[in-house]
Amino acid sequence: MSAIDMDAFWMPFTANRQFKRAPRMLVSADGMYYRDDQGRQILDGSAGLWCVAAGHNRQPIVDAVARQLATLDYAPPFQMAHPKAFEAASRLVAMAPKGLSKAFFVGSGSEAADTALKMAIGYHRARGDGGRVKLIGRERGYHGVNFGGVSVGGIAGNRKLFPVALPCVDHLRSTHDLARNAFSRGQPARGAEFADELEQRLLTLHDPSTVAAVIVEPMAGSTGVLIPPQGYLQRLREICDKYGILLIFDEVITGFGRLGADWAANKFGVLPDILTCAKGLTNGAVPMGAVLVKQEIHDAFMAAAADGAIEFPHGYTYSAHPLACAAAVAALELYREEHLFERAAGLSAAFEERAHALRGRRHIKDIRNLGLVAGVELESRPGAPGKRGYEAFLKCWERGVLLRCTGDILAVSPPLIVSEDEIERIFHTIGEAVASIE
Ligand code: PXG
Ligand code: PLP
Repeated sequence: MSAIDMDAFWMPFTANRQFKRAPRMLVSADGMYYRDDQGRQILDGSAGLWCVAAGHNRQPIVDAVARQLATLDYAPPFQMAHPKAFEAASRLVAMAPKGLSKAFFVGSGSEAADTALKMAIGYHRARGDGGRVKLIGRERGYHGVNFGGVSVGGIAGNRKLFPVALPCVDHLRSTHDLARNAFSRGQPARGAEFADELEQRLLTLHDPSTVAAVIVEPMAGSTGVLIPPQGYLQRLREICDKYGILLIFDEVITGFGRLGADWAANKFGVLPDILTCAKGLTNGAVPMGAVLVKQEIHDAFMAAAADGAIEFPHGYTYSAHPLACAAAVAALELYREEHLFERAAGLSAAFEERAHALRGRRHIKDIRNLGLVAGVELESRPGAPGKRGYEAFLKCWERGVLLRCTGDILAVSPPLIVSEDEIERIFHTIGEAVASIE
């Protein structure tokens, strides 16, 4: 460690000063495990940051990226292309929820969110309905950190330093309702009516003809695994349809098997007009995101622009980067070959049982789960929200298990290759960690 000068790197979403006093350094990885700079093996209970669906350093992805790098390192994506971009898009569309037939590539989930919002507004303008400029997000929503995503996002802490977010944005309330739904297994039974405020409050306040899109995570991941109540997403879909408003699902976390189905859209049987994904798209190996849209959205842009004109003036230097496309093709193939989404579905009952076995332990206020994701919510320590969660996260790390904590909520989301023994170890470790703190 003494060899590493940590001064220059300003770390993202990290308590920099605290971290640099007591660093946690990962140096290699394989399958379900990281190795840290002390030589300890760490069980990955968080799939990296929700992205490593097939486990770490998988050979087919390593080989595909290495081959691509040696063949074509970079190609300009504007007015030029390379074959892997088309292959990656075809593969992604082939496995996408039926009805989403075009894929636009970006570099991350944040870029996917901002791209989706621009597409929504641009779509209405292209059809001569340019008055639809407002966007509706949801409290406790996370759509990345770019200005659009922060604006429709609903995390107060991510907004307060930047009070210059987009105008013309409003928010639904969060569906988190422990008074009625604590210790739910799968989708909570109560709360579909949270969707009604879209019509009764927001569309009454804002003339519906001024609203372009509603964006939600089908399951809110970053803010602590908030699973949609039964019927909630269906009702959002119905209201959006009634008023000609686009529905955007941000599936950056829920895509690629996390909920025990390929997509949340398919799990819940609700088709959005636009879907964003990232993370698992390349198994986390190379940064990449994508926006999937219905044919008619794509076609509206084509119809509105003259032939020879750029239909959608948007894109990034690293859109459809060759290494990312190679990683995506290999990752999607690996998921298919190993039946990983079916595997996640098959493990979810055992995962649920093991998660809920923690019920009744000291400090534990709620346990919720769906597919291979669980949230364990701790009572906040009076006057010190977030402290207990962070300490529990640290105790798990000391015991060799990596998790995510957000406030006082621990999020469990292992790679989909996790074994039952490893599931046991993750929840056992959480139990010990929580028991060891005040
Ligand atoms: N949308 C959703 C739903 C996400 O979960 C993003 C957009 C942004 O993606 P990028 O690739 O720009 O980070 C995300 C990312 C956490 C955590 O603590 C979750 C994310 C990122 C960082 C931390 O759970 N999700
Ligand atoms: N800033 C400058 C000065 C640029 O030239 C570019 C891209 O050409 C960007 C920002 C955007 O970078 P990216 O395309 O990687 O998002």
